[in-house]
Amino acid sequence: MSLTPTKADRFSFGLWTIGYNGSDPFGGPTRPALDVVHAVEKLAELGAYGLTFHDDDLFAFGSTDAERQKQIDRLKGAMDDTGIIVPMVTTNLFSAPVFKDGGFTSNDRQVRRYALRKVFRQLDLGAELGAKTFVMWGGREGAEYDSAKDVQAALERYREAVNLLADYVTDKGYDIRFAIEPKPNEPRGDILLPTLGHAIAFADTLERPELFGVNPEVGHEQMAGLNFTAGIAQALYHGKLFHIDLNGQRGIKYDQDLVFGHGDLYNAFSLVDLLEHGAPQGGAAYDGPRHFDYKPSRTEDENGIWDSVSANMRNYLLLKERAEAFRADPEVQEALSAAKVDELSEPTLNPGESYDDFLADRSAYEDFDPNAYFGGKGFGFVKLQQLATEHLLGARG
Ligand code: ASC
Ligand code: MN
Ligand code: MN
Ligand code: MN
Repeated sequence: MSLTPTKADRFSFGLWTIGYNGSDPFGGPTRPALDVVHAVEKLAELGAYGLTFHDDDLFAFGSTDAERQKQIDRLKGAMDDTGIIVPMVTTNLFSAPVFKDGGFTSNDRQVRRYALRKVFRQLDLGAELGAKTFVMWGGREGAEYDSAKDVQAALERYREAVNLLADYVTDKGYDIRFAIEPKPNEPRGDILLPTLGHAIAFADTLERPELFGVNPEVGHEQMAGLNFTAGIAQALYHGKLFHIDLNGQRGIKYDQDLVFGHGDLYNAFSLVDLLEHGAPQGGAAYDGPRHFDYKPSRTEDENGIWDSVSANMRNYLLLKERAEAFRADPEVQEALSAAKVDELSEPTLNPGESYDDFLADRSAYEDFDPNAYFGGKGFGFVKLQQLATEHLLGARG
């Protein structure tokens, strides 16, 4: 297996990721601005296939129509020259001061109307550039204080907004689906739709639920102490994994946005295994871009940006190779089967068995001795995890 990324791997990067200038709440920029044409050329050279962006990443908030168009034309020229595509776009409804209490769910109605218009404009641009996914990260859609936000009203306004967007893309004939990106907190004290479970439940209540899925980010679920791989499995199970943001996070703390693989490495391993191989028993698999949403640390210079771009892709490919070796190892297959991992895919009832039949089956209850059943024998999950560890560390195959 090759560890050199190619366009066939479908790696994409946000312009705001490589363009991150190092600003944080405690200090200003440590790097100069990155030009979009240079960014596209470098991404192509390093083996990525796609660039994604918020409107404000490409043309600064408040740009004139002419300034905006100039940047769009420069991006299109770079795309033509390199073959880089734009698989996803998104709108910045969080940086400008006007969005200090949110966009779709600001308590202020005029702000909500403005936010929607900003999104319509970016939808038109996304369609023009061939984007298939429109991500909605509602970073400011939340509150610090319970009394300051009527959460049910906010959800109703969120719903009103996204139903309208879905009508718009349908009427325009745009081939675009929406992916809601959950995050539990930061920059707000609490953010609406904080986990992928909240977002999936919400998506199913919309007027065109088929147009709405999720864009989970590794670190955002892990900030809530959740297992990202398990969440991705559930999103796949519901047919809602429209897009994914790969990065690294170490534990429940601020949003670290580390390079993919530089956080919880076990979870990154099981994630790549799931994304590449689907569920072992043939569950749904993911078929979209491998999108990195991380921040090159502010300690780095421009070379550090490109090193981190390569590190994201290389870590993904290394984990893919490790996952393939893990799956192909006969001892692993034996351990999986001893652990009955495959038995979970067998329906619990027999084919055609009614509950009357089931109640009549004495072997299920009356003649079953739960105390004697296992005879003290365990499942061997630890042995299986050690085999995974050995593959992850390169100690096997
Ligand atoms: C996004 C997205 C995020 C945020 C963040 C902005 O579109 O996926 O996680 O914006 O990266 O800093
Ligand atoms: Mn993040
Ligand atoms: Mn993200
Ligand atoms: Mn992010």
